[in-house]
Parts: sequence; C-alpha cells; structure tokens
Amino acid sequence: MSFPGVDYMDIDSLYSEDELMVRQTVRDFVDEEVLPIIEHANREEKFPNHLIPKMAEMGLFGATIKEYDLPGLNNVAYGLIMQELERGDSGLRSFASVQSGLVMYPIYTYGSKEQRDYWIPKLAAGEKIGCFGLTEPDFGSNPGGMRTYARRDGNSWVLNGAKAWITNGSVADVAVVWAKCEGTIRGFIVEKGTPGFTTAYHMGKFSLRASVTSQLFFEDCRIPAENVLPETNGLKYPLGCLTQARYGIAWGGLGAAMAVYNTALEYSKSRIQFGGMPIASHQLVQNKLAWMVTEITKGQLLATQMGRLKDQGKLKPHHVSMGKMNNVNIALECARMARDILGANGVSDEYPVIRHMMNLESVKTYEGTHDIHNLIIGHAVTGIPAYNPPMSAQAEQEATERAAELAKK
Ligand code: TGC
Ligand code: FAD
Repeated sequence: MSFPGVDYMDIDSLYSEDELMVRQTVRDFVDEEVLPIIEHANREEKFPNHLIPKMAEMGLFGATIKEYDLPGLNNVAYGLIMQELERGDSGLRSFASVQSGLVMYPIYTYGSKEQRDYWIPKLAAGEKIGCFGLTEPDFGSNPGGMRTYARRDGNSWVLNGAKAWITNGSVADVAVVWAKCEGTIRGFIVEKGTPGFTTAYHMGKFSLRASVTSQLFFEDCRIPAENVLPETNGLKYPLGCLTQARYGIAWGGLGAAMAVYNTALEYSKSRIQFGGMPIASHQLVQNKLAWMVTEITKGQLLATQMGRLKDQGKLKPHHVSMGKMNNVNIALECARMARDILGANGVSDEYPVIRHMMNLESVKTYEGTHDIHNLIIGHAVTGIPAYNPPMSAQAEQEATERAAELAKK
C-alpha cells in the first residue's frame, strides 16, 4: 500500500509540482523496493546492496550537482528525498548522505578538476562507494584533536592513525580521510586496497543494523601526492561537509517520525481493548498522537524553511544544527511513543517502530550529538563558545599528562 504522507496543515502547498514529483518517485521506490525487504536486512545486519544501482539510476547520489549530467535539484527536493529514504530506514538515508554529502560534496567542492572528473561520475552511478573518516577512537565530538597524521615524503603522503565508527568503511572503494599535516587539517582520497590501509567491522550494533559501520586503520599508508584535496586547509573543511549531511538528516528524521506516527495511528484505530472500543478512543492515546503530529508539523516547517534559505545561500551552520537536533529528537520521542502505543507488538519487527527507534539512537549521536548541537545554538545566540570550558591549573596539568599518555599508545 502506498504511504499516504503526514500533512496536517497543508504543508504540501509549500512545495512546487517538481518537488512533489521527486518525493512521490522516492516514496514509491521505498514502498515497493525497500519496505518489503528491510526488516530482513535489519535482522541479518546487512545493507541491501542490490538497491544501490536503482538509487543511482534515480539520480539520488549527488542530486543537487548541476554538472556531470546530474539532476541539479534544489535543496527542498533533495530534503524530500532524504525524508522518504529515512521513512524506509535510517541506514538507507545514511548511505545516500555519506555518498552525496560526505564524499561527493568534498570532492566536488574542494577537489581538483582531475579528482572531480574521475570520481563524481563513478560515485553518482554507484559504481564506486565512498566513506568519510573524521571520527577517531579518542576524538568524536572534538575532531580537532585528531591523531591521524599525514607526512609529505617526495611524491607521496604517508598516513598513520585510525578512524572509528565509519559508515560504509569496510565496503567503500574510496575513503575521504581527514588528517593533520603541516600544522593544519587536510582531506585525502584513499583508495581501497592501498597498502597500509585496512578496515574492520564494528560488530554487535543494535542500531542501524542495515548499515555497515567500520574502523579504518592507516599504517605507513602511502598515497600519491595528487590525492590530497587541494582546497582543504583546516577544520572548517570537514565541518563544512557535516553541514551538508546534517541538513539531510534534519529531513530524514521527519521521514522516520512519519513512519512511526502512521503505524501508531493505524494500529490504535484497529486495536480493541476494554468494552469494544479501539484504543484510539482513549484520551491518553490521543494525547500521544496529537503530540506526534504537532511535532512533525513543526519539524516540516523548520526543514522547509532551511531548504528555502539554503537555496538562497542564506543557511548558516547553526540553523542546520537546530534542524538536525530538533527533528531527530522529536523523531526519537515519536518512536518511543509509537512503541508504547503498540504494546508488545511495539518490540516486534513485524512492525517498523522498534527498528526506527533503535536506528534513531545512532542518528541522535552521529553528525554531532544532540548536546553538541545545543552548544552550537547556544554559541550562536550568546556569542560564547561553551564546548571547552576554562580549566583550573590542576585540571589543565592532568589533561596534559593524560594527552601525553595517550600519545605514547
Ligand atoms: P571551531 O573553532 O568552532 O571551528 C573551526 C572552524 O570551522 C568553522 N566551522 C564550520 N564551518 C562550516 N560548517 C560548520 N558546521 C562549521 N562549524 C564550525 C568555524 O567557523 C572555524 O572556522 P575558522 O575560519 O575560524 O577556522 O571548532 P571547535 O574545534 O571548537 O569545534 C566546534 C564543534 C564542537 C562545533 C565541532 O567540532 C563539531 O561540530 N563537533 C561534532 C563532530 C561531528 O559532528 N562529527 C561527525 C562525524 S561524521 C558522521 O558522524 C557521519 S554519520 C554519517 C551517516 O551515516 O549518515
Ligand atoms: P563523545 O564525543 O565521546 O561524546 C559522549 C557524550 O559526551 C555525548 O553525550 C556528548 O554529547 C557529550 N559531550 C562531548 N563533549 C561535550 C561537551 N563539550 N559538552 C557537553 N557534552 C559533551 N563518524 C565519521 O567520521 N564518519 C562516519 O561515517 C560516521 N558514521 C557513524 C555511524 C554510526 C552508526 C555511529 C554511531 C557513529 C558514526 N560516526 C561517524 C561517529 C559519530 O560522528 C560520533 O559518534 C559522534 O560525533 C560522537 O562522538 P563520540 O561517539 O566519540 O562521543
């Protein structure tokens, strides 16, 4: 059955015919190709690889790029794609986010013409899969502290270090890796199979099971000098990529919220308890449904305004933080309420609710945790960065000693 959408306040009137057509195309794809197989993929802890060529054929990778015969869609249409993909599964949206926002975006924006001409068509066609290595075992929210280093040696760069929690890491043909070198941070294109580059799966994940997550290791990994992204020179370059991916997640969260709300609504209308009335007739259940549809509607307005600002070149990273933080948070709350409304069925994968709920725990953490986004908003409104509060002399001494210990390992 086709997904009816969630449109409490004629939000569709804010979208153009083209935007609605793009949404419908992806909505149909998710209904027909994703929903029938996703619970199995989730159980088996496997990404549904057979969907990659179909997603590429639909132009879902690099959809906003105007060159290389790519669709050149506006940012609202792109957001609606992400919404529908995540209505299917966060892992599917993750795949598209990483490929488009974290791999194609930096190569297209910071890469040389040769790098763009070589990689963009292959990544768009899904012939090559990419991953983005920023997080390290000891540096998640604070990527500026990273300990992966690149050293120039003649016509090569030599990489040493490790990255953790990398989506698509073990299956990627190419990794965009961020490393410290010559007093700054730069992005490097590292191809699968390069000697000194190995990967390992993160096993035992109870969230985003239909998505591959891996560690990347670099041990005297020598890559050609021309594999550096020439325009990168500082932390703001990887953070700029995150702004792209976070924008997509703000829309994606809505998709997951719509999926669980719709499931809970339908379930509550058919589940009979106490005297023959459906549970939807009870005030406490209606209160939950009312909260969910209110928050989804507010989230739609937030995402749509973000998209319009992005198209006008006015969207700031701290706006995106509000979208990512809020829409993922309300999606997780919706999932928890939906799980409750479904009673015991809420913990069974016969329904999509528990899968979305578990997925959203990761989505709340990656691309900047909920609290980091609150700090970014706090920084924007007060002008005071609170990420790294001043330390007492003793705490600073202890931190220096800890860092020295870590560096020895
Ligand atoms: P700070 O001094 O504030 O900033 C350094 C420079 O960067 C600029 N900047 C940004 N530029 C573009 N976009 C952004 N979002 C930016 N945020 C900051 C800033 O203006 C400055 O520029 P300049 O010219 O002065 O040098 O840096 P900080 O070290 O104090 O850190 C700030 C903080 C905490 C906000 C930042 O480190 C942060 O965002 N941390 C969160 C890390 C994170 O989100 N990691 C995500 C890893 S990738 C991932 O999770 C993929 S999941 C994919 C999937 O499966 O979907
Ligand atoms: P930490 O930074 O250790 O944070 C732990 C807790 O401390 C959080 O609650 C955080 O909010 C809080 N905290 C930290 N600093 C502060 C502070 N200053 N003030 C207040 N609270 C604070 N990374 C990539 O580079 N590429 C990927 O493709 C990728 N994919 C991922 C896929 C999955 C499934 C997951 C789970 C993660 C992925 N990540 C990826 C990593 C992700 O970006 C990090 O997990 C995230 O940035 C948080 O880092 P951390 O886990 O080290 O948590």
